[in-house]
Amino acid sequence: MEASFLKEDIMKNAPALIASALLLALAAPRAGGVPINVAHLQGVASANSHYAGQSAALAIDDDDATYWVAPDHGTANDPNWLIIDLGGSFMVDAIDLDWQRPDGNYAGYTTVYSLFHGSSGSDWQLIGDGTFIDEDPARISAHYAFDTGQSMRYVKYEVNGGSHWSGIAEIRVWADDDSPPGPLPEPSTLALLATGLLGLSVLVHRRGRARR
Ligand SMILES: [Ca+2]
Repeated sequence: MEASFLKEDIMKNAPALIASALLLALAAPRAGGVPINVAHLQGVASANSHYAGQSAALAIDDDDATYWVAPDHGTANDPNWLIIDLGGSFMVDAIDLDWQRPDGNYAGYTTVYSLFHGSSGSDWQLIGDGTFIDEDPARISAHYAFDTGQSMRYVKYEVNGGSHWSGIAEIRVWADDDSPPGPLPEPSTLALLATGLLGLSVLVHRRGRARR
């Protein structure tokens, strides 16, 4: 008896419930334009070499206190490299490199680097290059921005010179959170959801009228 009453009540209010769900789905905040770190959230990092316990993954763990470190400084002819595969193409707004946190132990230690992006893993395009210098606050990080966005799947950080070993604390790759294959549904998915809910709403409404 009670279950039957509940069923009738649900059927009676189904159109309103579905309409509310539809409005909620359409009004859900699309955090488009909000940058997310796709290197950390989606990426897989690999490198040509590393010290034990200082693997490539530590360059994308969103922790400035952990490092990828390779055991030599690299040269132009034999660079050390770290490649991040984002798992798909993203429209990237900016990349931040955080090289070292000054600790007073290696003041003046340098690293010469180049930063690339690519879509296939072999079509590298230079983003920029420079030299990091330990204990120099202006030379321990770098910011590269793409005014209109830059499509990429791969990022390569290459060390081709310096005074000591190669490494980096963190590489952050910033993309809009609706940049494919981001975690939120695409507009086409939302449109399909809205179409489906509308169709269901009409069907339930018709069934409700037929029962009267
Ligand atoms: Ca780290």
